[in-house]
Amino acid sequence: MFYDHTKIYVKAGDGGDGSMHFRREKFAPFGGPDGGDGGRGGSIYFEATTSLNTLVNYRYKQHFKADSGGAGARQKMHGAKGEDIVLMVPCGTVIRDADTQEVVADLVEAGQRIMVARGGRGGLGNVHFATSTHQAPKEAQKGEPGEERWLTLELRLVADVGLVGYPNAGKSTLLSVVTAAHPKIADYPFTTLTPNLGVVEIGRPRSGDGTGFVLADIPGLIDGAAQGVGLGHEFLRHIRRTRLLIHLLDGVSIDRKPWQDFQAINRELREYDEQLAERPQIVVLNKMDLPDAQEHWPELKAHAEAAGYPVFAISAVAQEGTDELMAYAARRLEEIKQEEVERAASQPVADMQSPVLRPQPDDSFTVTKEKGVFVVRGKRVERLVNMTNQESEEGVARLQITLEKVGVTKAKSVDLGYHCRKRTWRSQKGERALLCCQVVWELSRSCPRQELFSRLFLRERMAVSHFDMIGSYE
Ligand SMILES: Nc1nc2c(ncn2[C@@H]2O[C@H](COP(=O)(O)OP(=O)(O)OP(=O)(O)O)[C@@H](O)[C@H]2O)c(=O)[nH]1
Ligand SMILES: [Mg+2]
Repeated sequence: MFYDHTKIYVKAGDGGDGSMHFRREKFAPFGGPDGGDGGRGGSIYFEATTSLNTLVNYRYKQHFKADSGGAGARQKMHGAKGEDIVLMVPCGTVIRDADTQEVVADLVEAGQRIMVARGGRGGLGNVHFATSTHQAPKEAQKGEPGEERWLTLELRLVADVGLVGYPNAGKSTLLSVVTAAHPKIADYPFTTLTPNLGVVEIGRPRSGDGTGFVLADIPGLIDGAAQGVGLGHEFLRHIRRTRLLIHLLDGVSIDRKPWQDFQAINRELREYDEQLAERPQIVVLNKMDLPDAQEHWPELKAHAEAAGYPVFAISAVAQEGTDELMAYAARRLEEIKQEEVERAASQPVADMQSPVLRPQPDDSFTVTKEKGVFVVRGKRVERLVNMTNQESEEGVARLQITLEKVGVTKAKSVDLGYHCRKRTWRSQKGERALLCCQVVWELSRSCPRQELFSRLFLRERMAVSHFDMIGSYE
């Protein structure tokens, strides 16, 4: 089954929690902290391979979750690392972020590998928090949650030359005579329902004195394909990567002339993608073994030459003219590649489309006000909050101090509060603070007093003492 686009969910493994443990052994006084770190969560990768042709592996399974890291343990024992997941995809798969539509990766060559979701870091064990003045830290970090996202996968076959034309023009027949491919061929439109690939060999490419290229045959196009008539534009994505198109025309189509067919298909190509319509084309009239085709030939030749296209007449079935056509296509392909190299060389470096890597400083954060709530977003602050064990007084205090150091509190000159999961905090000034993954403040909002939390230990002792823990949120 040919399956060429899908949407999947990936979630990397969470980091394991750090351990809070003290060395306790007989005859060993003053043991001190010995809680080890959590292991890193497994990451998710994509890798391109030639052994797959479709994305059918992702048809029935669309959720992939990597293992979490193991928790740290006594005696500074490190938690186990979560197993990575490597998802195999066929060469030519374009991976996009489903929300932003940004291209995450375009895997063209076999063996190319990319990480799409990073596993969370393991939390630090309490052994890391011991200092000369604080020798019995009762805090350990939680593991960082693994990245998660929805991705769309789209397969675009990697071919050098594409075959386009009306159904029944003989595209599959041509592919079958010039390559070793065996596509289905029959005397009715839409025989081909999924794209086929074949390798055209000219000379003896394997021994070094010849060339070869990949030829793609896609289902036939008809007028109105842009509106979804016939099989629509569905498969045109597979010839987007080609450098050259062979436009095959049916020499014996009833009540249509080959040149009209040519113009109609080009209209459809333009409708789909301007750039695709601009691609160099070779005009080819097929079925020259039949008298009708021979009749059409002079007129088509005149039109095509006037428009500046190279034009060929062939009979795919009789294999007449096919070798010359393929030899020309191979030469033209070489020229196009050469032109591309020259164009790239003559372009100033700044104009070249090389990938731009934008380092994002870990410390940066933004504060925005959304519906009366201050929302803080930033990699480091979010990680800090996620990795803090909200049950631990010392952990919460450390978070408070770090957030202040990072400058979050200064940014809006409001008292800082935070909320994690089912808790709400409110400052004595009546400010209520919420946090759900981001740190969020909400000003002057009343809260149901009846949901008072029983655990008010933070109130007096902690750096967050100016906050009351007053209720649950959601
Ligand atoms: N006489 C003659 N018949 C041909 C020639 N090339 C193809 N045909 C016939 O045309 C019919 C359609 O050929 P296909 O190769 O299936 O056409 P296609 O363009 O792939 O059609 P779709 O897959 O439906 O888009 C078949 O019956 C072929 O035998 C040719 O050169 N001469
Ligand atoms: Mg076909």
